[in-house]
Amino acid sequence: MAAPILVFGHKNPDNDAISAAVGYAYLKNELAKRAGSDAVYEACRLGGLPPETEWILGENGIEAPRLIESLSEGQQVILVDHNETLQSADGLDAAEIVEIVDHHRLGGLVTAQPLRFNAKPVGSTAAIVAREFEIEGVELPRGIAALLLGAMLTDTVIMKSPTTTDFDRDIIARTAAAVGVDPVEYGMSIFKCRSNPAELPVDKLVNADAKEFELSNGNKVYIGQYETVDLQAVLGREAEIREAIKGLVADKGYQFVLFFATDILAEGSQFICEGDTDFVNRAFDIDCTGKSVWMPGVLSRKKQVAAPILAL
Ligand SMILES: [Mn+2]
Repeated sequence: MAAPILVFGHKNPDNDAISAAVGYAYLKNELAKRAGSDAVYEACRLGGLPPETEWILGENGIEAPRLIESLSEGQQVILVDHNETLQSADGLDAAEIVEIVDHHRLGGLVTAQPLRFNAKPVGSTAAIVAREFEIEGVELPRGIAALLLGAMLTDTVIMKSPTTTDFDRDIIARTAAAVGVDPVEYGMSIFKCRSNPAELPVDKLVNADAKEFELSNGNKVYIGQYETVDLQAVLGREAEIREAIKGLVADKGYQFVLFFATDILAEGSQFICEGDTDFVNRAFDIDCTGKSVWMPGVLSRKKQVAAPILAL
């Protein structure tokens, strides 16, 4: 049997990174069977399972994807939900990227071989994957449908994020109907099953959904987001969070670390920043030096937080 082609999302995986990998590996295996090919696709992950992903996988009897840390030379891979080396598996440079399925900006990746690149400026990678099932005419099993629906709802903050498009709303409606749930109720139940932010170890809170980016000056920054239905429980730990992100600035040499807690009910985010806070102050015309700042309407890292920072 051929060596499996590995399908995985970004480091510090969120629900979309894992669900899109599981869904896309399933689709590719079905398409290979249909074509009489002996290609095998295996979903993997580059980090721990988010609590909501663990819950949805368990509810639907789907095995968690295998944890991998690095790639061997020549390994064939499909990247989902990312396209930046900094956010991908170690050893990617010597691997062969056969496909990318993503909804992020382009981050400078160079490949040796031609590849299929399925990118859309939509709310989640899971939505692109669910649409591929329709395009290919492959039946979506209920469990995979529930998994993809969950990721469409977490990535779009239950369709409130400005990244949400008509493409997302349409596919969410069709997928929710197939699963037999109301999308908004299902989304709320997923956000509520996340661990209590008052009890989470501070490094988990800060790193749960964090990404490295490189500024045009070559310096690296780290931007972490924590979406919650209990903002006060997060803000009660501001001093601890500040110490943790100060530590990251010192240990990893980041120009700054920006952590923001997103209140999905109030629809805004509280910024907590350490390091070169002036840079962040300029990007958003705020003063977050030594104090946290409420940013009404800010729900999306890629569109409302990373984009203005990377544009400076
Ligand atoms: Mn995503």
